[in-house]
Amino acid sequence: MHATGILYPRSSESRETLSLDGIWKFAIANRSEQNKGFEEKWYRAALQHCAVKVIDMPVPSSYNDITQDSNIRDHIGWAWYHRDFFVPKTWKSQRVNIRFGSVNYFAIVWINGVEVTSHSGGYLPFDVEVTDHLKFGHPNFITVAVNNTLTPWTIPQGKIVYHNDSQRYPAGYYEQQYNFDFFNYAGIHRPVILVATPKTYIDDITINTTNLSDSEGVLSYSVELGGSKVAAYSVIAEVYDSRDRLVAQSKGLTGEIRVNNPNLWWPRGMNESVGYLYTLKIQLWNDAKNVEGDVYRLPFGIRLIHWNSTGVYINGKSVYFKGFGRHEDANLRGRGLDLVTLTKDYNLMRWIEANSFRTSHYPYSEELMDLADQQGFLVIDEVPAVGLDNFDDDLLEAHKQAMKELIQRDKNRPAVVMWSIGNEPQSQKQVSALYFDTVVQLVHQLDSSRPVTLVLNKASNQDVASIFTRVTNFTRSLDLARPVTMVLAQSYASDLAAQFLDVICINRYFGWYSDTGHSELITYQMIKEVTAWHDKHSKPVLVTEYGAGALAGLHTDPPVVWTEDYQVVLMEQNFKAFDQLREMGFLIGEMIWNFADFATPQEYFRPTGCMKGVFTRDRQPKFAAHFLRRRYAQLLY
Ligand code: GCB
Repeated sequence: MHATGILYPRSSESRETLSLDGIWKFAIANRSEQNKGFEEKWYRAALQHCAVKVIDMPVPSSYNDITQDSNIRDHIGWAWYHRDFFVPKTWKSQRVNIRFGSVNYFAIVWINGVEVTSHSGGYLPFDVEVTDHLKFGHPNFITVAVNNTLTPWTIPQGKIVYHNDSQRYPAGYYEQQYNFDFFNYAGIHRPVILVATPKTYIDDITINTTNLSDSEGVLSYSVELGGSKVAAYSVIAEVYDSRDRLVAQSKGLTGEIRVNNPNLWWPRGMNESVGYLYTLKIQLWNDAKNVEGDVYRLPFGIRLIHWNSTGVYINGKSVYFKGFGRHEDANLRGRGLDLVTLTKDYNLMRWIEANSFRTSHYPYSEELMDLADQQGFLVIDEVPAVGLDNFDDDLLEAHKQAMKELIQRDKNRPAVVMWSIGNEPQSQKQVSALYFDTVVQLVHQLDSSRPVTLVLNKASNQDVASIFTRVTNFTRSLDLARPVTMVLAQSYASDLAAQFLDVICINRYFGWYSDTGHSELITYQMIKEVTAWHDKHSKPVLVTEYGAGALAGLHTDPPVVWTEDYQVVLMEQNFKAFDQLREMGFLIGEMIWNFADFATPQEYFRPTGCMKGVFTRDRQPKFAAHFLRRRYAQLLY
């Protein structure tokens, strides 16, 4: 676990990076022999020399869809990776770190047979110094053991079920169950990079806009150093504009920087200038020796966020989020970093004139986040706390740790305008109130400059009674002769978490999961729903999910569920609600579920995946994409 900084690896005059991405050797540990790799010490030598079947595996990638073997696709437990690499002789006087962009879920890392670190949590980076374990000017090897098991104490939660009824299962089998619908892809998902820095090094940088006037942007910055000779160095902070002209500077570990006539960072569509980035160059200087030390360049934007009971504002202007819930999900590589899909997705989001997305339901790659900063997309940045349903101290600790790591990683990003502490928890449970109060307090304490949200699917209190009354009256109006009853579903129980949030995000599938096929009810129900949340809590409301599954190419008229036609009708009815709600003044955005179809576990009601994408999994438009484009093009802030 890293103590403080987790700066993205960037080369500079003092820093070198070496990518370990490529084809690694790979093996899974059979379910019946989960500990074999540890007992036989597979980390002591090349995997190909151990008593296990070894195959080639690309890094970064999920391992699940690479082979023809369903045991690998559906594997639960330990998987092993290995590769050789060479460390240049010239690095001998440096400090060397190894950094993983993400490994899902739990990872143990050995260098040349010695354990150097471990990390829990699938979607965030971790690093460790390995200088003393490397052979400079010689071959080295690295082994990584990865375990994808989710338990009630991991973020997200899951449980392993052993089906052992001998009447039905002669051999028995294990199943990983979880409270979310995206496939639990596993493996080394993001780049693995060696970073060489001077022995006294820049460990962390924080930069914030604290004030804006017409002619000036006021920034506060702070720098953390690492290494044993920190006292010998002073810090120079310089700000460069996008044409690399020095525009402001300061000295010291912390300080204030004033930029005259700043180019503000604006999201798409709000200003002619979009996504303007400056560079903060931090330079260490050894005064006694009069030589320069470590140098790091951090891109950042100058912008201020504030919020109140009806809106969220960037640089004083209110924002309307028009965007998507998404996934990092692509054919073959699963959840592995895929620059092709990533770039295509931005092209599609610009084509459709979206301005925002939520990193549902986990932090996305830093490579992806960089483009959001550059292209001016607003990001709701979410931790992998999806579908939490029991709340104890161990889970709380894991959740807090994920929040800390996320904020540590993304705190300097102008695109990140809201933290999401989770998606669809069982927030009607009494214990969840204290739990979420604690998480929100932590986030506010770590970063007071951004609003905090949690994506809810329970009812607001007022709702329960009004929904029941409405539905009962409606049913009676159709048929007075028969009594009315209702099977109570948990989702109608009342939420207890919204009271702690700055912004309320809700997911609602009217006409899909409720009143399936009844698109005529959607507008009415959505207006009621959003209004009830705002009336109760006096906070801005954002609809983070609505949508319908559609199989590309399937059409009917009249429209029925699963057709492209019904997907569009459902959207149209939601749009009518959104338009009316916008006029009421507290709806701050709409994000359709989902940007693209994505893989799910095998389920009889999902044909290989969740089909709610407006694009197919291979990023071709459904009719819905054209329809959405027309709306997003018209929607102004
Ligand atoms: C939801 C979840 C999302 C699912 C979606 C669905 O409410 O937040 O992860 O994919 O519903 O399609 O069921």
